[in-house]
Amino acid sequence: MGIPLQAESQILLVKTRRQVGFGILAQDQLGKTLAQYQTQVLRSIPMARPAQRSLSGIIEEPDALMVIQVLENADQARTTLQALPTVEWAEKLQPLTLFSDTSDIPNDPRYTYQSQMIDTMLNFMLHMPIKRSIKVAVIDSGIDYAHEDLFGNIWKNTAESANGIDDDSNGLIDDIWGYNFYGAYKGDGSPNPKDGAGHGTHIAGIIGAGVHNKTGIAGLHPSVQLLNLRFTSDTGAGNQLDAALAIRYAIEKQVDIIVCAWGYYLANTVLRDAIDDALSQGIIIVAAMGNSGSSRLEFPAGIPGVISVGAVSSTGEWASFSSYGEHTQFVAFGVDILSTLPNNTYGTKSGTSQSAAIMTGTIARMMSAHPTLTKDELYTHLLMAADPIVHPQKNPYTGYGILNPETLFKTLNVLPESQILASGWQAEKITPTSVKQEDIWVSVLLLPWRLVEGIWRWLI
Ligand SMILES: [Ca+2]
Ligand SMILES: [Ca+2]
Ligand SMILES: [Ca+2]
Repeated sequence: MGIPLQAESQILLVKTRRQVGFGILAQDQLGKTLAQYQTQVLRSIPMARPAQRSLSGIIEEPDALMVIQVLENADQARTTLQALPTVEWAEKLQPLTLFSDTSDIPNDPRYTYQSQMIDTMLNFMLHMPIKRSIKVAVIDSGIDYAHEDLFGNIWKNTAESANGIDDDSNGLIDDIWGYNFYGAYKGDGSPNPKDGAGHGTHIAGIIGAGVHNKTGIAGLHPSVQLLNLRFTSDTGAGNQLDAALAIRYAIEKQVDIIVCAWGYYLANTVLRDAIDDALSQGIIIVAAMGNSGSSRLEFPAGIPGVISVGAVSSTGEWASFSSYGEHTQFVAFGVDILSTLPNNTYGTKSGTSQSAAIMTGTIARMMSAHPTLTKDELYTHLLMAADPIVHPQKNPYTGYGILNPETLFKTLNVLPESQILASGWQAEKITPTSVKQEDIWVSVLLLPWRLVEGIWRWLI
């Protein structure tokens, strides 16, 4: 705690191997190398496997991730460490950033105006049945969890209480409302994940602001549980170990979806491993494509199995800030999206972050309506319901296209229930519609192509 740090480029992550087969000599080498380069071990994080007794009766040490501050020659130290037999890998800790807003933020609440979301996604989504609550991890700048239109949907750790004790023995003290992992790589971090940048609160509102509560806006899912995991500074800067620790927390809490409205160019293995573990446990990861407006590949959107989402304007045109590439899968509205901001305020933001949030809320709603859908079935429905925008086939700018909620309803075989939204909304009564044969045919005709290409990309 409170260790003065050099620049983050001087922080090394060193994953040690299990010690079976390596003698005292090898351990000495590691110690000598650490001493040689004037290093300071900031943290040693035990990895998943517990210590166990080997066949020869020797107690094997568990793998560990050492977080090391190097005062000078960090590159050389990394190379030397990497060559040691007891080191699996050694990497410089890499930064990442939130995808920040691409427009000015008017602060005036517009209670009766929610632009394109009301017209399309929201109107339909709000009529899907809810058969179970969905847990969504917002790994971001934090959430203003006392916000008037959010507090009802914030996940709470009922196994913790505010007593300065780690009641649930997960290594974190008083993590009642999630956790703030910013600085956790050096042993800092705090139980208070309140939003410092406004970014995470906006994402949270799009997904799960209260509905029918006569307050603010309507989120896409009125009974979602938003798991608030902060990991960035107030300016939206973070590092990949803090992000990995947040993802590990989300895995432990068995979330259904993780939304990542941030990105990085150079990957740390520790984050990649955390993301792969989440995916292998069936967690859906939705990631924003990025706001560079270029084809430079950013992660985690570029990781196979992650649902990557770019942005389109309210008229359905590709937004010029939206990063693109072969890995673009879907687009969603991402221009002037109204949502919650800290301190009971509201405002619009533009960016692929907002698009990822819309996709997240939509998927949460689908999972609620059809609790038995497998991850692959869910993805198939997304492919079927995507309206191509630029080209009939998948393309680098808009992927498979934007979800057509009406088609989604039909493919899911869920008919809208007749329902009137709370007063104060520019919403209209939706009458139940029957499934039109011709609409189904469009989906069916497009499906083989999409499935072949989409599932292939999904699996690699
Ligand atoms: Ca705890
Ligand atoms: Ca406690
Ligand atoms: Ca509301």
